[in-house]
This record gives sequence, structure tokens and C-alpha cells, in this order.
Amino acid sequence: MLKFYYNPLSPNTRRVWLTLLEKEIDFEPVLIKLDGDQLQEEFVTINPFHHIPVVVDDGFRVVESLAIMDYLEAKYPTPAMLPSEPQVLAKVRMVQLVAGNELFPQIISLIYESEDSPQAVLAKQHIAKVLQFFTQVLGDCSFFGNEQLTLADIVAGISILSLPSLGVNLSDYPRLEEWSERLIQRPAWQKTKLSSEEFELFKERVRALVRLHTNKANQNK
Ligand SMILES: N[C@@H](CCC(=O)N[C@@H](CS)C(=O)NCC(=O)O)C(=O)O
Repeated sequence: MLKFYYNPLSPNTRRVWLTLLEKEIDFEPVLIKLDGDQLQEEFVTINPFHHIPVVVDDGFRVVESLAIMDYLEAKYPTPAMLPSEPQVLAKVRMVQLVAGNELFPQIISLIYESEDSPQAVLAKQHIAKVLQFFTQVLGDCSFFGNEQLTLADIVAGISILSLPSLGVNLSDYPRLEEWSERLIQRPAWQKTKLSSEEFELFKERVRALVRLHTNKANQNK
């Protein structure tokens, strides 16, 4: 059976977890505690970069959440979560990448920086730009793949659903707000959503990691 190395607090892990659940793929979960399990020899042999998620399917190992999602889509094509029509596929890929490259780093800033700092203000401005862009791309459709739930809805949804808890109200973006309500009603999303205690724990982990990386960067100066 497919082995899924995960931690419920990790957003990259939840991308894969949601894909597995939406596609109703049987899997064996392997919990990796991010306070050291990921550095153990057994895990580093599977992923030398010591990151989750990882899947091992019949002995075939895949790392990197987006690559894993593509693998699952190709191997378990029903229900289809990547459109084949060129423009819809481009929309889906674009949303996945904008969510990862433009939105997620600003979410990390919001978690790390103090609320009224200039960095937090800049992060909120950038997030507003992304939300306007996503509103335009979504148009009148139910999902980013028009009427079909796609891998883009998963990647963008994980970040966008966390925004209200970080002080970014979605009510200025009614189409996105309706879309996020459609997502959260789905059983897979109910199952993987973080409680407020878990979200606080996630924020603590992010702060600790940013501090660690900042200290390392300062030591290397
Ligand atoms: N680009 C990777 C990033 C994976 C990643 O950063 N995972 C984090 C959890 S969200 C992790 O495993 N961190 C532990 C570590 O780096 O030691 C992906 O999309 O899968």
C-alpha cells in the first residue's frame, strides 16, 4: 500500500493529504514529528532534504508536494483533478505557482512579523494583489478548473483558508469567499482542517524555523 510520510500541521503535507482523500486512494500514514524525526537516518535515506511530504508507492519514492500530486493524478486519474483543455490547465498551473511563490511567503511574514510592522503591512498589500488576481482568474466558476475541483484549488485553498485567522478578511473578495466555503464543506477538508490550537502550534513552529534560518544566515555573514 502507498506510504504517506506526513505531519498534519504541515501545509505542504496537507496538499498531498487532500489529494489522497479527494481521490479516495488507500494509504498508510506515517507520522513524522518535525522536532527531529525528519533528521533520522531512516527518513533521510528516503528524503535527503529531510522534508515531508513523501510518498512511497510500491517501492517508488516521490518527494516534493507538487510532484507527488502530479504522480497521484497520473496513477489514479479518477476523479480527474488536472484539466486537459490548454487554457484551463494553464489557469490551474498558474494558480498553483502563484499560491506557492507569491502568497505563501507573505503568509509566513504575517506569522513572523509583528502585526503593525512595515513588513506586515507590505505582506498584506501583496496578499491583496494575489486575492484580486485569483478573483479575476476564478471568474464565475465554482473552482479554478471551471466546474471541476483541481489540484490548484487544493494548493490555493490551504493558504487562503488560513487568511481569516491571520487578520485578512475575505469579505472584500466575495467570489473567493464563496469558493472557500465550497471547499471547507467537503469531507476531505473537514478531516484535514486545523483546530485553532493546532493553528497556533503551526504558527509557533514557523516562528521557530524563521528564527533558526535567520540565525544561521547571520552566522554565515
Ligand atoms: N518544496 C517542498 C517543501 C517541503 C517542506 O518544506 N516541508 C516542511 C514541512 S511544511 C518540512 O518537512 N520541514 C522539515 C525540515 O525541513 O527539516 C514541498 O513542496 O514538498
